[in-house]
Amino acid sequence: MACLVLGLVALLGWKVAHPSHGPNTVAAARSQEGTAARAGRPDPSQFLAWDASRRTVNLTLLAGFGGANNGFNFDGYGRGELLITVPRDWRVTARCENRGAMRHSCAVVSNSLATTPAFPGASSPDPVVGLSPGAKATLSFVPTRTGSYRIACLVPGHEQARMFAVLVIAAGGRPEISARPGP
Ligand SMILES: [Cu+2]
Repeated sequence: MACLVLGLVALLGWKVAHPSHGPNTVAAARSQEGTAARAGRPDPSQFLAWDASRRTVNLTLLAGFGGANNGFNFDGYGRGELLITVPRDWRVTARCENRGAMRHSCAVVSNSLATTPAFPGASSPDPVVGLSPGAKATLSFVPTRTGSYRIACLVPGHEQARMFAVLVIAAGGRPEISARPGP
């Protein structure tokens, strides 16, 4: 029962926080739980492609893609809503593209205080300075350690505005991408 109440509170909180995303009922919102896309947001599956035989992953990171989380988002998701899983030792090629009106960057970091990438190559150039609006960069890296990481914008203040996604490096399995309600 406590679980159910908490779930309802979470759903209602989410609806209140996102009033512009269509006439969802709580029941409709509930049906979104556990699916790949949040209602009215981009389908995350379009941002990830992979090749199991080559053990390669292609990830698209659109920084400042629309107004979600006041523009502090990747692919339309801020606040750790976007969850990406990649098996250890696969090569990740990530296209970081600044679609926003301010400078943004893309960097894989090990925690919320880190300002250097967790793996060599896992950041756009000068991530604290960031890319100009419209600029693009390609990241290429091999995550060699399992664990939970962030894909964050390291321009000062942006990660604090919760401009980050969650990247899990798993011991095995297949790459996955999904969205979930933010904290
Ligand atoms: Cu940013």
